[in-house]
Amino acid sequence: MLNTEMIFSDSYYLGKALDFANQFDYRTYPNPCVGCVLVKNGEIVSYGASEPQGKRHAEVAAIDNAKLAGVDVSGCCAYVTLEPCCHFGKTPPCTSYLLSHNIKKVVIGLLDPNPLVSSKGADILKSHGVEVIVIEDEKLNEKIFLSMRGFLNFHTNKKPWIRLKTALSIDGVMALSNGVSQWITGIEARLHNQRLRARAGAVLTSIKTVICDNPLMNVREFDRSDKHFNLNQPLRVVLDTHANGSDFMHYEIFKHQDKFPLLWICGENCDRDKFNKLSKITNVIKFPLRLNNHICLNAVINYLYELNINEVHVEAGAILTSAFIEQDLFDETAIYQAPVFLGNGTRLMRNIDLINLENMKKLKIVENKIVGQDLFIDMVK
Ligand code: AOF
Ligand code: ZN
Repeated sequence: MLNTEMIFSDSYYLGKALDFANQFDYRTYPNPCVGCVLVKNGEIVSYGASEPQGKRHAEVAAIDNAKLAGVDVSGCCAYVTLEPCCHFGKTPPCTSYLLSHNIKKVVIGLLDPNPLVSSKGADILKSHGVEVIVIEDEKLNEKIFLSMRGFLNFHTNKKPWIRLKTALSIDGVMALSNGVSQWITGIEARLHNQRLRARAGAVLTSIKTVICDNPLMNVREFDRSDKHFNLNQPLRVVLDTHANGSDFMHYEIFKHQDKFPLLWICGENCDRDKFNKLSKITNVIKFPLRLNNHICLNAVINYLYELNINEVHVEAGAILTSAFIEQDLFDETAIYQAPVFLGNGTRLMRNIDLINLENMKKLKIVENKIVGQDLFIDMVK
């Protein structure tokens, strides 16, 4: 029973909108996963979350859900994790929907950096006499940022958000000395990772991982009970400096490219015959090399930005993952740590010998939880 005498803070209701949105983060790419609650006399009367691209935004879903439940939303306060949009995109402006339903107060988690909105949504509401508050609560703002990290980073920093996913043992080993790495963590961790893939626009890996694991690198194992279920299939991107993939064209990654798009990136001086062979079965492009003779990661990231990809999920072995870390080209590390010792084997950052602890690469833990029998630790820079 909800005690309507109780006074909750704006942060409390916005936190509820965020928790609701976070349940649906797999279905909205490339759009942000926004949450909204409607509050009347201190009581939450409706919840809404962004639906897949082209369908309802969070505010519209919350208002429609309230109406379906027979609630008169007139005079309600709306708590929305992202500033309501004010433009005609794939859907009409949410500001108009809020105004036509007499919402009297709108509490916003973060302003929308999308140039089509960027404070104009808040201004339109204010100019129609709606009380608008942009919440200032550092911890909550940070959580809200994380819920839409790809979308926000894309517009604010003009580059995709880069997440490095790794599975390792408690002694920090990613693979045995002979290269074997499947499977260190359990099935639950792998399912959890499917969700991280689904919220990304690209899954990036290396030819080495393709040869070792023969992966499909798509999104597949999911609970499909959500009636707005939509499985985003990220672009699978493989870095293959020497076009060696031409010897493995029967591998899983090349199958079903109509459903699971594939982009193959080779080095600029790769063997011409191998490149031509690959170009017959997939999209291949050549990229410049860095001094170390590896494909220039910065060029790859910029290219993915040009493709409008806002969140990249890197799932590769120690060499490529370490390169992202050493070149400081990442935003997040999603680590699945299994309660096992593996002894000598492949580790991250093997080429770095720090002589001073001040040079440690420090991260901040933003989430940690047990997933099945493993530990999930999510960190940002
Ligand atoms: C969402 N869900 O709840 C909110 C969004 O093309 P459209 O019409 O779907 O508009 C997408 C833009 O709307 C998106 O880039 C963002 O700026 C804004 N807000 N989007 O998918 C939502 N509030
Ligand atoms: Zn909207």
